[in-house]
Amino acid sequence: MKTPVRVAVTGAAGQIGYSLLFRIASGAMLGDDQPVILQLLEVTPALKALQGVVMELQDGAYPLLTEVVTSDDPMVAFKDADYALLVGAMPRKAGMERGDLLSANGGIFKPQGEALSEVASRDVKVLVVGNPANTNALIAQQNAPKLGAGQFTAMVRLDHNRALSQLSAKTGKPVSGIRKMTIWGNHSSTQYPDLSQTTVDGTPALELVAQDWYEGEFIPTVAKRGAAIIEARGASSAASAASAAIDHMRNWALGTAPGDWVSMGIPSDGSYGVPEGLIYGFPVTVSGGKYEIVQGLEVSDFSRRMMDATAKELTEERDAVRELGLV
Ligand code: NAX
Repeated sequence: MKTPVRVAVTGAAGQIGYSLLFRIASGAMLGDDQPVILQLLEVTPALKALQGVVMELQDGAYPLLTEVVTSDDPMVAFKDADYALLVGAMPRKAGMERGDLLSANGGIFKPQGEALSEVASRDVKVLVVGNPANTNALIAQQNAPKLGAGQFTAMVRLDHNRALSQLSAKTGKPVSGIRKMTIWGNHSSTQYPDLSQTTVDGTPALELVAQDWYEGEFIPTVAKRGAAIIEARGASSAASAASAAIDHMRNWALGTAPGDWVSMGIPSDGSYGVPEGLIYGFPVTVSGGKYEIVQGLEVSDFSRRMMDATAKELTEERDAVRELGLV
């Protein structure tokens, strides 16, 4: 049996946490031969509810779940963490300005970045799920001077999975035959779900669907799916978000399939003209726990406009958190 790894999860008593923890414990994230220690962070008032979740984890009798630690102190929850999934965040409330939202999240992600920098494993892989995910990841990263910038990533995988399923439904072909989907940019309505490289059973997707469906239906449907879920369910996406977080971490830890790639929000190195340092959704392949941006893809005028628009939004968010002294 392998040595257990430490997986920290914040916002563990929330609705995403309720789907996520059980799948990590079952081996869905790191493989069914990898024991895990869960280190769960919550705010103090939620620790009682978290205790209930821990009781349910115990009742699952998961063979791979070695230990569960709970705390309201990031220095405890992140101690020696090999993986950290930062889910807990401050949601936008009615009437809240963007500055207020970024400031409230800065109060969460700045100290969490500092704590990760001090006590996590030097190889920790960090995924930020809590919104605004890309900029929260930037805040944590910029406050973690003892860790590498590339150890901080943001989740655009739910958008990626939504795009796969929309294309599958339109073409009548299973998701398993779809390759090379990309979500560029921000996990927000400016994201660019890009079909220009995508294939369905080997055929270019754009030969199978009309351009007006692609631009007029597919892109807005994927970009606004979160709002449609809230409208239908009366609550934001939870199980699908947890599933995407599992997919993101699994691929980062165990690699991507040959001939395919996935989308991850990662620090831009300037590839494709994306301003350096932004946490931006890119197509990546992963091998040996290291991700690499897929290079050399052709960028059409349409793609350029879409990629620039989402970069502009992320630049504005970065400028706003700079002004607040958070990065
Ligand atoms: P919930 O409100 O159900 O749970 C959030 C939990 O975080 C709460 O239990 C809260 O007590 C805890 N929390 C707040 N501040 C904390 C802190 N400083 N330290 C530790 N825990 C803290 O939200 P949930 O539905 O689970 O969503 C969590 C986050 O994911 C939200 O920010 C949401 O917007 C975001 N999402 C991101 C998605 C993505 O694709 N990147 C999609 C799904 C989701 O909307």
